[in-house]
Amino acid sequence: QLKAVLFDVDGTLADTEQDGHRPAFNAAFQEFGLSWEWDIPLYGELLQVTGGKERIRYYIEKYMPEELARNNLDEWVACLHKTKTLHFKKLMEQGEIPLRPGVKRLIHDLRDQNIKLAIATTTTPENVTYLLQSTLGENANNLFDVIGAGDIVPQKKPAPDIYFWVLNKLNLEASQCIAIEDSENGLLAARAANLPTLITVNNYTCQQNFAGAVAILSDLGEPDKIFTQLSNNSVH
Ligand code: XBP
Ligand code: MG
Repeated sequence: QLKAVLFDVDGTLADTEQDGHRPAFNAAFQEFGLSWEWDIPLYGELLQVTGGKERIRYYIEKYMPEELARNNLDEWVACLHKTKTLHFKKLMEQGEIPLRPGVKRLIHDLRDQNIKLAIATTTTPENVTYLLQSTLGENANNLFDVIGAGDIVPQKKPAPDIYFWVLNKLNLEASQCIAIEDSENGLLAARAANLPTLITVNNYTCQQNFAGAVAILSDLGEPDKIFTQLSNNSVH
């Protein structure tokens, strides 16, 4: 029987990338007096690199190599990224990013069936809270039995570390659970942790390779479809 569903956050629970994280990065660049601007296509390329600090680092190496000479580059990137998180918080507080279709209902349906809920994401832990509170209310974090996010593991997705961390906290086997992801990097991470994985695509990820997924859906708006997949693909 299915015991837990492990949700990715960005792109899965909400379309946070294009109109949430991307403008937050740009606002931080501006605050730091940088003329960098991550437009929608460029951001699509940068999304191959998971983790905001890692993404900034990759951008510098590829497009702004002269910045590599900066003193204390790692600390500077960390500082820039903290500023980005503050801008992301502001955007979430303005409540401009809704949950994707079906997400709220699915969360409540799963809880009604006593299936545990968890989060496994590369984003910063505060960002998970900002998103959940702005969309599901003040106590939304309590809907989830385990929240795994950000730098608590050494390697971000596509490495499976965050999924192993969450499974360990849940005290469950991968075969008793299912992961829901939106991206190839997320699928690779979940599959490397042996999790059956359901994909819900978005504009940034619909062309990616999802070989090995149990199903690829356009969204989570049809609960019957999802529950069929969830019950077919877990150990009975
Ligand atoms: C998405 C990510 C994150 C966000 C930005 O994570 O890769 O890096 O783009 O958030 P997931 P941070 O799909 O696993 O939820 O700047 O806080 O890293
Ligand atoms: Mg994602």
